[in-house]
Amino acid sequence: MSVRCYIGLGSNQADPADQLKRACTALAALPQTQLVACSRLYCSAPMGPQDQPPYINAVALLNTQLPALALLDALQDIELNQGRQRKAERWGPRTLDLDILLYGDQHIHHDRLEVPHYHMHARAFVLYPLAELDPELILPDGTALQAWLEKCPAEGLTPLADQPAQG
Ligand code: A4P
Ligand code: MG
Repeated sequence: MSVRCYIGLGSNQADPADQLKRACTALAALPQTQLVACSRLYCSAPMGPQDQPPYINAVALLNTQLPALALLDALQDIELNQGRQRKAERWGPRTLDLDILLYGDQHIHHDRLEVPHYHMHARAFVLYPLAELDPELILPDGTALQAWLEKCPAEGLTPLADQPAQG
């Protein structure tokens, strides 16, 4: 059985727009998985440490038969393939960050995986691309995505003309 799964993509190093396009191509090639759609790319100032370049973000929708932890492993492989180095600094610069935002309507509490992704409800660079894919989305706790959007101004979030690769 396939699960509808939303992935947050982010990059602020080594040609971020290209990193996201390559990541979409890699998502489309995952086993037992279809890339259904990918949002436009959005640019925003860094959240967290300010002495780093702006970020490019997007959200992708997958239909996948991979269990959640297998999907996480696959996403971390894609991050590593694209030069991701894990450093101690929280919210520091990265070539590619792939987060599981939603995995169907499941709540997952595991040492390695927290779903829905923590703080996603307050991040414009997650919510606006997500709304582009499904404006009527209802979150696993029953909240409408639109209710979160109303509390999260899009200030400083700029959609780019550039389109990521589609499956
Ligand atoms: N992990 C737990 N839950 C999840 C999940 N739902 N999806 C664990 C993916 N991974 C999850 O992740 C650390 C560990 O989180 C993983 O090993 C996994 O087991 P990481 O990618 O190594 O660390 P991180 O991404 O640096 O940490 P964190 O706190 O998740 O960072 P964020 O929240 O992703 O923030 N500013 C803008 N404008 N745009 C951005 O995208 N991103 C960040 C990073 C900072 N500032 C930003 C942006
Ligand atoms: Mg991450």
